[in-house]
Amino acid sequence: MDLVIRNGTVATASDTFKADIGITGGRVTAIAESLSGEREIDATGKLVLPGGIEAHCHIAQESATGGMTADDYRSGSISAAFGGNSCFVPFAAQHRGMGVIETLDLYDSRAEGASVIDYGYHLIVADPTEKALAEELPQAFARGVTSFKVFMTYDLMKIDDGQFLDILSVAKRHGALTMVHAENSGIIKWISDRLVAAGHTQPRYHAISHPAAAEAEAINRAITLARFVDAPLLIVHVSTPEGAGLVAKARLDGAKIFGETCPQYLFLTKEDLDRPGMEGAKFMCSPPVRDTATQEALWRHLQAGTFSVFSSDHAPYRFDASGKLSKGPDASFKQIANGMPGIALRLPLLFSEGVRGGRITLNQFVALGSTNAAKLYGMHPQKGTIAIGADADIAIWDPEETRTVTVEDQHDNMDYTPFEGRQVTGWPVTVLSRGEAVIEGGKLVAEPGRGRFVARARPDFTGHPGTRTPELDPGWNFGAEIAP
Ligand code: DUC
Ligand code: ZN
Ligand code: ZN
Ligand code: ZN
Repeated sequence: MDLVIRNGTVATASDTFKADIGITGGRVTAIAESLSGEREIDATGKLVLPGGIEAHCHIAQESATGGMTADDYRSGSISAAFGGNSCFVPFAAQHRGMGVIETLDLYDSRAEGASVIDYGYHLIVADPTEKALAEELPQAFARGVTSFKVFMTYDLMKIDDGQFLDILSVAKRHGALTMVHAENSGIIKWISDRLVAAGHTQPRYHAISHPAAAEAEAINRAITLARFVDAPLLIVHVSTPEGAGLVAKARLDGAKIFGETCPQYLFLTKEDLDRPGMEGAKFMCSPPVRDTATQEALWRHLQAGTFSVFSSDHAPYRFDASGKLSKGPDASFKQIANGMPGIALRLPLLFSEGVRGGRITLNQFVALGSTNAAKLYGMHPQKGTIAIGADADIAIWDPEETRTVTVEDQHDNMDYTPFEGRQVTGWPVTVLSRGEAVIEGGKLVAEPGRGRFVARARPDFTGHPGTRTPELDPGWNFGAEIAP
């Protein structure tokens, strides 16, 4: 064996056990009580976990209005690796007027030679032309991009309900997973216009302009549309108890509905938007951070299985004129880029508060941070678990290491962390990707460009049977698309 990880406590999404892990040719080839190899890592007192999979992050992506994220595939992947991740799946964002294949080619060129860990993309579909639906989405799927994201809000990105049904139908036919940013655009615009007209432009008004009702209405509509054509759908960044309740209900009904939440909704509140001066802008993301009662409700939904994945929604815009404050130091909340960093701190925060805090099990932590993403995004069992034949994508955690978070812990291109000063216990100390060390002894030891594109397979929706809508007779001309 090339490498053996000795004496650690191994945990997967289902089990926790003491074992040595043997690695040959970049894959796990032995799990046994005692192994020896050419090279050995002593994991005494440590946890040996599947490497995290960061399935929601914005890397080398420009917003619809042109602002570029501060992180590219080099810095973003390094930050991810420091945070215990061995794979990430950013977005390849189509903007109107761009073709789908043109979009994927553009992101290939951005990722090429840059990443230290393996990566894929979710395709953002903002312009579902006839050609995109009939030819390009199937081509994207064949190319290993097996998840498509749509927006129900933002004037330059949003699709209407008919376009949403079109995309869901194509995704269903090919076995892809649709993801959705669900907020009611009309409500947000209506309140925002009135707030701005009244001179209420400080960051705190961002939260007021994105009420819980806007999320709940859109999630309800998105689930209704997905269930109508019996297509799988994942609601990203769920931020409210109302939204989580809708996801839970649909899952109870057997629908192919999945949910995601993010650290900001568990660890920050709208009081953070009230910090002095423009400091609040650091905490602006969409949907916005809410309150402590929401945090408690979302923890319960994590415990109960409403959420399949826990992702950072890393959307890195710096707190300077290159990012959040590009429209000046007195910009209105409508002019400030939405998003915050989190790719490095997602797992340490969840481990500390969740596992150490007794809120979730270690196995739930692995499922939420890695295994479920691998399954839903078509990478399991190659990734997301420690099993014979799987890629040796492994994170070794010191469960006792305590840190007070600073921006340096992110190792990204950002100039702030929204989690500054928070104490966390449990830290990833070594990260392997296909058996090669990426992080060792708290240092980066891999070269950018070693990470490979992962051509993802069809996601596995087993156990979510769904139901047919009787009006959609498969004998009619839309039948081929929506037939089970
Ligand atoms: N949606 C995201 O998914 N990320 C950042 C901002 C947004 O609106
Ligand atoms: Zn979004
Ligand atoms: Zn907004
Ligand atoms: Zn996002």
